[in-house]
Amino acid sequence: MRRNGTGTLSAIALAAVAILALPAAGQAATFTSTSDTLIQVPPAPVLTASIADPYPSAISVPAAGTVSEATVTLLGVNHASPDDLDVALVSPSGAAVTLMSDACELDGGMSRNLTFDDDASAALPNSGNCGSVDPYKPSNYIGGDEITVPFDPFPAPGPSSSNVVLSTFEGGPSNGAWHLYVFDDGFNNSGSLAGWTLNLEYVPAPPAPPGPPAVTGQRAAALKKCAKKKGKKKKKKCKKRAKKLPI
Ligand SMILES: [Ca+2]
Ligand SMILES: [Ca+2]
Ligand SMILES: [Ca+2]
Ligand SMILES: [Ca+2]
Repeated sequence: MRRNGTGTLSAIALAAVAILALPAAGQAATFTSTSDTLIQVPPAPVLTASIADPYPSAISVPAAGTVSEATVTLLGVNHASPDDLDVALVSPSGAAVTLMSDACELDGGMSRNLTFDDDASAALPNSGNCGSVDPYKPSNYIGGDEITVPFDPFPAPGPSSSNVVLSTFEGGPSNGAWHLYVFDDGFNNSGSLAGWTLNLEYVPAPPAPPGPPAVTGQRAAALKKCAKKKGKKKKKKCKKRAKKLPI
């Protein structure tokens, strides 16, 4: 099952799913899923980005509801030049958040997990090493490939715009495919991610209201027979019994 470096949506099948709480209606629940598919990041040629394989990596969330909090952990981030990495998460509704971009410039050869949480005390550094104060706020810096805005043009089908706070996902749907896009826009150097974990707090969707009872025809058939009865008393008694039958 591990180390399937090919395809895109094939990663869905590799997601290990754990719904951690079964809440009463209206209360928040937690959904956690890990894709352990290796994401390989090849070195970029001069002035050209190289997309990861797979691109995107996907986690399929079956838990239907409204997201109230999202955190993400990138597993085994390993890169000779982490400043080259641009990583974005896209929700089932298409909302996009850049998790890290042009960060940790001097942490070449790093190999570690990185957790992103809006409630973290600090972002990853622009230059220097990543540091050890995990988790981090989503972190997007202006790199050599950008001129005025810290948003990197993710190669298609990556997001065409992006925010840098995970609260972007709040109020959106939890269920469906969540996609992680990774690419490298710095010449040379390569790396990989061992996988990623998506942690969602969500308010479950209310159960569908019950539909009308199924029509069996039993009551109508019995009333028809009652109409043929002779005598007012017999008819009345028959109808009384018939009205107790299913519609
Ligand atoms: Ca940087
Ligand atoms: Ca970049
Ligand atoms: Ca950037
Ligand atoms: Ca590179």
